[in-house]
Amino acid sequence: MTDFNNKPFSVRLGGETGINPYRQVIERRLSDLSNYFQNRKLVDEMLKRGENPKIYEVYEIPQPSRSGLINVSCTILYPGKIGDEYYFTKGHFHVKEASEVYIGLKGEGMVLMQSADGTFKSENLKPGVLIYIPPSMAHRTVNVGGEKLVFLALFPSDAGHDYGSIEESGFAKIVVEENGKPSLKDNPNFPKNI
Ligand code: S6P
Ligand code: ZN
Repeated sequence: MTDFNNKPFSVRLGGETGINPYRQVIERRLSDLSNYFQNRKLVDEMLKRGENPKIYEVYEIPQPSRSGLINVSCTILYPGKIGDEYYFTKGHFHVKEASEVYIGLKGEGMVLMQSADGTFKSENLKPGVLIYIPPSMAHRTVNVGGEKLVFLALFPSDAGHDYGSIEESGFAKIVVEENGKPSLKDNPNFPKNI
């Protein structure tokens, strides 16, 4: 078995898990994101019917949480929509002043970034593209294509993850399908006083 614990290692990119080998996996289903999508009524109906689709998986190689170490992870975000809103990751701020890099491996996505004062920016993510996420910006990835979106994330192991404010208020923009294409719209539920 590979010793990932701050020792030299190599992994292969690609395949079903994006990185191979990996150390642990996290799975997120609709029930884990029930507060996040715009159409809560539809989410409730789906869950009541027993429909609980997988939204994403994260394959991780975490390091001990201390300065100077880098976590490697690969997210596989499934294609799909809740109503007209594309599947996305929860999104979070890092607790520490820690930047992050995303590298697209497969599929087509958008990375939404937003600072605490509401400054918003989005970048397109696809194979061959690297996105730099500055330390103080929350980040969420949206799958706007018809296949799995697969991307690598590299970030300091002591970054810490704060999900609270995004779970409560969301991002200033949402990504919905309009005339068969992804479109960035103002989030009607985003607080105006931020
Ligand atoms: C970690 C990095 C990614 C996300 C993953 C899932 O800093 O940004 O590995 O954890 O894309 O998103 P979330 O918002 O559920 O953690
Ligand atoms: Zn992050």
